[in-house]
Amino acid sequence: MARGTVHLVLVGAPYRHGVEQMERPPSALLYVGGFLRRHGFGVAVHHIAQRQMPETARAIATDPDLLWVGLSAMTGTQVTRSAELSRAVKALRPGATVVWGGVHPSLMPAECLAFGYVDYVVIGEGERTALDLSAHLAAGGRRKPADIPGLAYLDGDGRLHRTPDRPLERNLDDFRQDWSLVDARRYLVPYADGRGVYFISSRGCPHDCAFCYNLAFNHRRWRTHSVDFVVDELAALKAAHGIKYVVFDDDNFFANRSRALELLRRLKALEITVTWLELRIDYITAELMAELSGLGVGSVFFGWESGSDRTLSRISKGFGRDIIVEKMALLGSYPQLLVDASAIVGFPWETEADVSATVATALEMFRRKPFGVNFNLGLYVPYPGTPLVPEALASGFRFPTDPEGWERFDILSGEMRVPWLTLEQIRRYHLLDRFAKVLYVPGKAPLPLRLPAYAAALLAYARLHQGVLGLAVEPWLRARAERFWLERRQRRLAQRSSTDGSRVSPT
Ligand code: B12
Ligand code: SF4
Repeated sequence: MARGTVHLVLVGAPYRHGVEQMERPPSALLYVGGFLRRHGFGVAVHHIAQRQMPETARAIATDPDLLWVGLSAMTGTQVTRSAELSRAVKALRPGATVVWGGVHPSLMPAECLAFGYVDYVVIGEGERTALDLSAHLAAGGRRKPADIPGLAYLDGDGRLHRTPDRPLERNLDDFRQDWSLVDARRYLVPYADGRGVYFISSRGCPHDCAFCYNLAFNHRRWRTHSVDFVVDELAALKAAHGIKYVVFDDDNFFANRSRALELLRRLKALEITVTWLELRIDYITAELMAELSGLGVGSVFFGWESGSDRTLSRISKGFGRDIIVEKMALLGSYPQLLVDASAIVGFPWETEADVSATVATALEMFRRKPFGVNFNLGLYVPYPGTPLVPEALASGFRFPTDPEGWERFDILSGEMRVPWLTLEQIRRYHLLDRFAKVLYVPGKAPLPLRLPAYAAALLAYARLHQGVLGLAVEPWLRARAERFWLERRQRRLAQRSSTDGSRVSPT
């Protein structure tokens, strides 16, 4: 017998070219919801696009069984959307208990509670804390539960109260994404010649890059599902939905190389291929690449972060420029392999010389693997709880204080400002990124499309080399083509899910 219903909500984030990303399963909600359901609570998961917020708020507020409503947010627009939805639910049903969880509230609990319509923040891993809180509320608990670890709330006097941190789970197999909480077909992404799915096999990362949330959130502790568990889960998805591909959304899938390889081998035996993999560039070796290509991995992603050794050292990346160039040369000997390579420019201490070193390194990487590197040169933005925040604050940076401000805190919007960069510098860095993107030519595109793309890439190379970025026709054309492709893909997904009869359709 269910003891009330917990409604869990994730609003899709605008991603590349502002298109809302709805393909990835709401993993956090499937984990937390699955755990609650296993322990006898009713659970409804709402993974919605922004335009579905009013109807979702109504559905939640009018549920006679409502126990509490939980919202998940990473830093950025999801904070604004979660605030709007929380406000709407509270307006319709003032007594509703609103709980926030996820990376952002975990790292900024006081600020989220200060919005005025958040009753609790669940800090860190959510499953056990959500369960304890549900039991407390189901038992009619009006008092704030000071004995539940992993919570933050305001006490009667409006003072912040934070209970002791909940220890991180050692063995993730106690937790499971419950796919029956959603229409799983919605998340079967068309891939090469079959269907793929995004999956989480581990949490956290042993490294401590100074711009990353991991140190504060996962305390350098890397925890895993067992290989058997992951294989069984994916085998079940294959049996139910015929998946042929999987993309791991782990923070650091390759932290333990032998586990990662064993998993990939076992999946291959099941005819489930991992074609795209994220791994640190310094993990790459000739033997590993040989093994990965044998296993069907067709592209790899890594953050090389910078071409400036000074910056690489200040962000504690753990490798220098020489490693980037050396590993890139190695990747160059796999012509079929695609490389997604991400770097960051505009740290508070960076001079034009540092940025030039990054551009020069990108061009060097292009020479090692011509047309085969898909670059992303992002602008540095301080993220909550990260080790670089004090330096950013000392340089005049301030986090937004109201929910609307977080909508503008979106590095992908291209409108983010940091005080140590002039508008002119920001515009130029965005332009560097847009030109760098032209350097990549998707090998699978038809030849008549590829030929002009090669020409544009060579032109972009020359322009980046000379620093002549005026009249950015090539990047503009490139962005138009990408946006067209993305929107078409989203439309197809939406069409397919409405034909399949999903309850909530993606954008
Ligand atoms: C998939 C993904 C995305 C997806 C969307 C994901 C989503 N949830 O909406 C897309 C591709 C859109 C995306 C985009 C971006 N992302 Co992203 N993304 C991820 C990724 C790889 C997986 C998220 C996930 O499902 N994790 C698994 C779940 C189980 O973990 P979890 O969310 O932490 O949930 C647990 C707890 O937090 C808690 N919890 C979470 N929600 C809730 C809710 C309730 C009610 C409760 C009780 C508990 C709870 O319980 C869960 C289980 O224990 C993470 C890295 C990672 N491995 O986590 C980065 C990550 C979340 N992304 C990040 C960033 C920075 C971005 C971008 C800015 C990156 C960029 N430069 O492109 C953009 C921002 C987009 C925008 N416009 O705002 C950062 C977030 C940092 C921060 N301070 O929030 C992360 C952590 C990566 C990193 N290493 O820095 N991302
Ligand atoms: S940036 Fe990557 S390697 Fe560095 S701490 Fe974060 S997840 Fe780990």
